[in-house]
Amino acid sequence: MTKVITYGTFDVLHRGHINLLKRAKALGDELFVGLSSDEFNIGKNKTSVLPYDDRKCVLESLYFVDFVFKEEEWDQKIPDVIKYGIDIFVIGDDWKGHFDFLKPHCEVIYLPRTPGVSTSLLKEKVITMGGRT
Ligand code: C2G
Repeated sequence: MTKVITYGTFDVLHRGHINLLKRAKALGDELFVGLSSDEFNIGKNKTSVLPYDDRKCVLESLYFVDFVFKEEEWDQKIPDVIKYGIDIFVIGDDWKGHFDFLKPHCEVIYLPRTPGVSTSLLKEKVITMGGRT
């Protein structure tokens, strides 16, 4: 049973997130997602549109996501990999190199990001659309 893990905010879910999660799941049998808490997002200079519980509810509805848990600090990745018996860590290549410290504990794979889509672009679009529904 190959276990894969990834982490992120996954706010206002879009195809970039879906592509990443699907490709991560395809690398193994079970996908664990460390979902950034609202407090952790502040540390990432991010304010999510949706609060943690809403983002968790959306992720848990995806058939290719098996387990969602809270990401609360940068240092929890090694303990998480050990606790869950993770074989592969996956994340977008915007993080390339940042998580190589995990290599003694599991395989580390950086996947190409999906171009042209991001939560910040979606937020800007909503703002420019103004009140128009
Ligand atoms: N992603 C992607 N393509 C996009 C947008 C995002 O592949 N167009 C990927 C990111 O590379 C990341 C995942 O989707 O692997 C989640 O993206 P975010 O929610 O923006 O997460 P991030 O802020 O990168 O948090 O400890 C790690 C951090 O929690 C990662």
